[in-house]
Amino acid sequence: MPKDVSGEFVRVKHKAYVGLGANLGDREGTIRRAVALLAATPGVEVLRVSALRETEPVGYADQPRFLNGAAALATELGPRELLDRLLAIELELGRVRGEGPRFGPRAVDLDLLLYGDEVVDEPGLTVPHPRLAERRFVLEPLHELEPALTLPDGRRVAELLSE
Ligand code: PH2
Ligand code: MG
Ligand code: MG
Repeated sequence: MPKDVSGEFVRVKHKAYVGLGANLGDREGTIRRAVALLAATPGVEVLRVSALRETEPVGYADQPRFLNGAAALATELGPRELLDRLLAIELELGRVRGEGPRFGPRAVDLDLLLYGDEVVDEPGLTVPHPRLAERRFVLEPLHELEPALTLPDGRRVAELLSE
């Protein structure tokens, strides 16, 4: 870890994008609480939050419509620390894991979409998010936050949206 001139440890800030989703209960209220908990996390600054939009469920059709958006963060947390924080916030807001169908209904879903230009492929942690490029409900809010955004492999979010 780099040290500054005084010998203190300094942690570099990374820009990260988090996907926000919910399709049970007070969807908007829960997403807003999740953003507030993220903003209250030491080492995490919420830079911007996209508009929240109603989206048709993808992957598992027989469930309520989602509310989706994305947040841009500046963070000193590493990708694994940030993911752990996202999962803890999901639990705190009533997310139940290990029940119901894959891609099924959820009170809140916080996905680590991008972490700078880093590529991570570890058990339980894949960045960029593996389904990012196929999902309009993720690409649209990312494009709103940063129209020039590119993925680590050089693909532009704007291009993926027009495919
Ligand atoms: N999340 C899923 C599965 N399907 N569909 C929409 N529209 N929005 C989501 O956030 C979503 C989904 C699993 O995470
Ligand atoms: Mg998800
Ligand atoms: Mg998730």
